[in-house]
Amino acid sequence: MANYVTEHIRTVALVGQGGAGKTTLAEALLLKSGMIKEAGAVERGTTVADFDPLEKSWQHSLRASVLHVDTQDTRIHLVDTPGFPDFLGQAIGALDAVETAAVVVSAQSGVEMVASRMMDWAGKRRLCRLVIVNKIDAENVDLPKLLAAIQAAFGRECLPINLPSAGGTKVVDCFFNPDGESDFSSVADAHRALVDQVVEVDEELMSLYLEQGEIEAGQLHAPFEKALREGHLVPVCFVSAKTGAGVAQLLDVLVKLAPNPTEGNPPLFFKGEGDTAQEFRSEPDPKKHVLAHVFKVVVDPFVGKLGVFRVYQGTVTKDTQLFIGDGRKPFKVGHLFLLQGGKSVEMDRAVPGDIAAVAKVDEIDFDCVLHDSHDEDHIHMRPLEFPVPMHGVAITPKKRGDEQRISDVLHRMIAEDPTIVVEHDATTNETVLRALGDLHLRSILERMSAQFKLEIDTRPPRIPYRETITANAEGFHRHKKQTGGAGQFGEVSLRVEPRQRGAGFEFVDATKGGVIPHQFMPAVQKGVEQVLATGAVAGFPLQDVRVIVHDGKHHPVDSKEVAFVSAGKKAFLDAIEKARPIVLEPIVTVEVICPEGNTGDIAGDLSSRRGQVTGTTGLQPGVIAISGLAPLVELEGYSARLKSVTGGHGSYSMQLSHYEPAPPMLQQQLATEFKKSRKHEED
Ligand SMILES: Nc1nc2c(ncn2[C@@H]2O[C@H](COP(=O)(O)OP(=O)(O)O)[C@@H](O)[C@H]2O)c(=O)[nH]1
Ligand SMILES: [Mg+2]
Repeated sequence: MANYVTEHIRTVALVGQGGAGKTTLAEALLLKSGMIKEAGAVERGTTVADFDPLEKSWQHSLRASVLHVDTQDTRIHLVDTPGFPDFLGQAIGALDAVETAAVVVSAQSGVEMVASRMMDWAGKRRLCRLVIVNKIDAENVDLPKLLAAIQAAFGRECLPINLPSAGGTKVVDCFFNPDGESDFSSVADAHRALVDQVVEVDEELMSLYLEQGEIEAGQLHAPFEKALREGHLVPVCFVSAKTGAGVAQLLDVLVKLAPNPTEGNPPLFFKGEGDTAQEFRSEPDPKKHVLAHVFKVVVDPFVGKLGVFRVYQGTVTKDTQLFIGDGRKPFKVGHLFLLQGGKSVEMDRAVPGDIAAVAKVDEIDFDCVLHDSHDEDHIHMRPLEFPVPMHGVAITPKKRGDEQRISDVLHRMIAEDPTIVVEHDATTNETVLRALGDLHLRSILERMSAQFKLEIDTRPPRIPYRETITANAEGFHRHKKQTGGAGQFGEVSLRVEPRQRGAGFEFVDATKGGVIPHQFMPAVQKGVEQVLATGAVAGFPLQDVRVIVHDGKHHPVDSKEVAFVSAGKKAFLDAIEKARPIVLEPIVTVEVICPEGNTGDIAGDLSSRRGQVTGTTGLQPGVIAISGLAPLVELEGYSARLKSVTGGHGSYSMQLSHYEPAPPMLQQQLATEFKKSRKHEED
């Protein structure tokens, strides 16, 4: 297989709303460049990118899919991503592997929520951005109006780099081409607008342009790259993935104008831990040490774990020994794979810019860094920020004895998808699965039944309240038992202090002179931690507390581990009771997409439920995105409410924002329920 040097590599993520045509476009790019002989279709489940059985049956991408196109002496690594808000985790991961984010917008549906989100994310990551208007063949599309909407939503720096002509059956270039005919604006005007924008990043070129009134295309390349890199220009391309119009021109844009891995803004790496970590930049030099980042993990029941990574520095071959993050033991690559959807071929080497995969390495985790320098420690990237999932179901196996298998399978799924969380509710002894939305949850459950043959019962879970304390307090307990022969003795004095929200739990041993022998301190801590899981006032996990054990007593014969576990636990409970404990409730960010006319109803509903609107964004004429904050408990049954308010034209997503003290009424109600349930248990 041919090897490509870094300058001849491009990396592109196809992002945007589900249904915009990303997967079909990937297929068209593969076809046009001769990588495949015939184009598959999403409807028939025959595309290269949607190869997973669940994707075929749902006819939608559910995971990021890695592909490559070899054309004009260039290798383009493409990452096709899912476009439903529920599956955004996969798309966000993909953005970390590429120089260019291509935001695909359907000419039929216009600018939608995921496209705006991705534009933002890509901007924050300082990626070069490209807007691709797809479906120009479709009926009743108004492209000039759409371009105006794109500029209104994403900024005036969005300028066509080619234009549809002959009724959307062809596309003409307006970057190299200073004139010609198109369906809407004149090619000359579009060309001029582009040049005007590009020269703004280069003063010398600007004065030359003002003098001569024209700049040669060759002279525009460097400033063009700069404008892209600085977000000063976002080229807009027109295509029809279905008819193939504009696909050759898009390939040209990617090869001739999209940045190669030496021209982009690579993400920063860090060395060292915590606040003292030093940032450094990778260099796209194939001769330096290897630095690569795993942006996707696939756990296949047959092939095992596949780690898909992007190389930033150095060269990986099958003989390379790679360390995983802080791991001390390197592994040998063995087989290095180039992916084409569900298929893979071996490649001899991966250089900066390449996207490749290794199989069967269990220690590889999502977001880890691979490197080959023995003397370097704690190399990492700033962790990707994923939305915290809040849509939950409590699950139990239909067949007894399946608990362990369920836990194994969920473990694998978490390895693949950072936006799945599995919690154990210690009070109800329930396993709770949380995902970003209904579709996301359903896809997980369906995968469990179809792929892993697990039958599961589901139920709405409890609201994940938390407990904390609001004052300092002292706690004491003496555990003493004398039963026949040997006794049990342990005594603990401790202090509790509230910590900042989100700071978590801290245990401090401040005893002196061995009043509690060293070997029993873990038992005290164990006792304290037993309370953390089940809480003290309402049966919810306790958080943001510091426990300082400062005194105690022991007995040379009767002191035992059990005695200190019990003393630790009861001393802690004693302290909490005096430390003004409260219940915290989860507050979520909701984002509602609905017809503009419903704005008042949605806002009114939110504010009547202790919520508030924090902002609105117009997406396209008549459609609005409303963001707001509300307590999770108030959003139970929200999908039905939204449906009735919007006549079925609204959708929403939510994620955790923060925890806040619950209102007094709710506090009381939860505490009463907890007391009752405890009483039941004791009866
Ligand atoms: N008319 C038309 N339909 C298209 C075009 N591209 C994709 N589609 C259709 O749009 C739907 C969604 O396409 P898909 O590639 O799955 O979109 P994705 O969710 O962005 O990956 C499918 O039914 C495609 O056949 C196009 O250029 N023109
Ligand atoms: Mg798709």
